[in-house]
Amino acid sequence: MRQARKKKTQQKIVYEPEKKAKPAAQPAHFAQASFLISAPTLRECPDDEGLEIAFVGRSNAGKSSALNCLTSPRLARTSKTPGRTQLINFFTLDEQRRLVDLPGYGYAKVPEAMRREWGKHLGAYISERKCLIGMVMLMDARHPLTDFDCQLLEVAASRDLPVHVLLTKADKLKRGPAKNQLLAVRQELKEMQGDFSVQLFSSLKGEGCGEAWKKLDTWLAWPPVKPDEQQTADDL
Ligand SMILES: Nc1nc2c(ncn2[C@@H]2O[C@H](COP(=O)(O)OP(=O)(O)O)[C@@H](O)[C@H]2O)c(=O)[nH]1
Ligand SMILES: [Mg+2]
Repeated sequence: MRQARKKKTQQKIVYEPEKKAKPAAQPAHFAQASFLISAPTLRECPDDEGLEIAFVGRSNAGKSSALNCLTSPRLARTSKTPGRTQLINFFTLDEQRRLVDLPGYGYAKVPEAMRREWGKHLGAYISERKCLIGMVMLMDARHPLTDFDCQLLEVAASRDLPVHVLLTKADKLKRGPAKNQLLAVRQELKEMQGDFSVQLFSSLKGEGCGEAWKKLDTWLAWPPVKPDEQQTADDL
């Protein structure tokens, strides 16, 4: 007798996509950014009044990309050739508040004399600018805390300037290693003297903007982004 083949009842597997936090909406005041001026030295900077937040980082760390991700319209030029931007670029958010793109450092192909010159302007800006209320320091998540990063952190600490570190290009690391790197850098910053914080960031994926806006808003004394709009490092 032919045995009737039992039809296997196939269990339907339903994949539930992981619930992701809604990307934070760009606060209106970051959507009104506009280019103000480029200054080759501290003397040519706008008047030292109002509030300024400076973006610093090793050349190619992703500073221009992060600025473009956080503000609109797109302001900063990104480059595949590092070491191009030698000027201090000022962008206004409103009459009183500015974001400042400082020259990238650490690019090996830049002649030594020129590097020293940049270092001088950078150091002068960070240590002398009175309206500077905070610094965003960008580090490639795979190569954080270079010697020069640490020197600048010391300069910031010496004048009680808070620094928020963005570990950029986090999309290039898997979730686990990215989180470990975040914890390791957080620990190292804790061991230094200063008001330092750190988060993961990816301009490519637009991740980490909510957390960064919240920090900038606190410094700029604007109402912070609502917590439910905030994307955290856990979303990466
Ligand atoms: N995968 C990835 N690449 C990035 C990210 N941010 C910047 N880059 C790339 O890194 C290079 C340098 O970026 P840029 O913003 O010009 O760096 P800057 O020299 O620090 O201003 C460019 O080729 C960018 O496309 C990111 O979040 N993820
Ligand atoms: Mg740049």
